[in-house]
Amino acid sequence: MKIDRVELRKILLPFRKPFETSGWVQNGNYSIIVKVFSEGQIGWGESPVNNLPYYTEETTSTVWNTQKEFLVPLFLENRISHPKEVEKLFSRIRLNNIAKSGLEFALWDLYGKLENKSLSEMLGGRKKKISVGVSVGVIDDLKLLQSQVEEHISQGYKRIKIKIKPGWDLVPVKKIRKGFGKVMLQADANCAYQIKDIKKIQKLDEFNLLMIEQPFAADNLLDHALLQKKIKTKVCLDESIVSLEDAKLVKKINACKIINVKPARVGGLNQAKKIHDFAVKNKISLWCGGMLETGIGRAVNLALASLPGFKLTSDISASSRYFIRDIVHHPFELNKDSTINVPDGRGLGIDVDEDYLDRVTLEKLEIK
Ligand code: OSB
Ligand code: MG
Repeated sequence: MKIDRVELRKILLPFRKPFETSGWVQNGNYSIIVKVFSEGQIGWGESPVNNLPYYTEETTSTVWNTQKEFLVPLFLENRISHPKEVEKLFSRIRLNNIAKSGLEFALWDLYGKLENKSLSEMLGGRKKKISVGVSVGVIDDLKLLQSQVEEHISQGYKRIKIKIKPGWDLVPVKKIRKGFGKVMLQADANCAYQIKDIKKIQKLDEFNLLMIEQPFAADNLLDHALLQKKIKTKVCLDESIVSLEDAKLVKKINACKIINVKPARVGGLNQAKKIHDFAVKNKISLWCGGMLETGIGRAVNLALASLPGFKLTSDISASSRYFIRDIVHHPFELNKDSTINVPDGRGLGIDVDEDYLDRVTLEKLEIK
């Protein structure tokens, strides 16, 4: 494939309601949307990034600059015959995983269209629909939290994840356990705890959580290993895993039993697939997380989650969970059995609503 030109867009796609975690509040999707042009065909990708560097170190501006100055020129100067080659092409540039991923996704979309194959098919996916749950932000009013969870359950979600932080953990978990006894429940701390909080975390054991996600800092693998020895609840890592090498290390030191894979966080689908294959061999459980993606990123996540190793319920909710209107036609909807269908069209299998995309675009740049 000879890439003729690349178009980058900064967007702001507003949320219905702000989304709050232990460390930040987000009121919309601030992704970079990528469009690549080649041989009369186009490919779409999304670098799902926030405007603030609180989840990862990347921001909308760093992604924009890294793509513009370093990654897009590599795309334009080199002939790429398969999207698997993108990882190697970008490998001299350290980290900047979210920036790399949006371009890689766009190339998978383009390649799938040229080859007449869906992304799921190209990756070796088997499932046609994915079990999904919903991530509920910190809502530090018990009644509001309860009504929000109730609403999601009535929409058909069978698994709830709540965000927790020191001072907002046992109380909300207990409340939801009492109110919705049978629901599959898990908690995500987004790095908010420290090893001194271990007694508090142990108390969560009695609530039969599916897992506790990322209690400690991203680089604090040793304390996660210590914690996993001292609690029954399974530890899941999110922020800590940005590459296959990280997955190997956490396996070696038993820092977790579960990995939340997000293709953008690990730099693209190729790396995500390697983590998948390693986890299957080494009996680490997997699920696909989310980063509040538009329909473009959601399509990527669904295709990845269709691989056989993704056995736990994923954080891929319907577009309407976050957005009043998505930037794709036929936004993703929830089936009655708490699943979402894997797109089966060519490439990502989505149809971008370019008129609406134009309306939510803050800045656009074409690079030839
Ligand atoms: O920690 O999983 C996380 C959203 C943005 C960044 C990090 C996280 C999240 C979520 C929501 O929990 C996932 C989603 O629904 O896309
Ligand atoms: Mg998380």
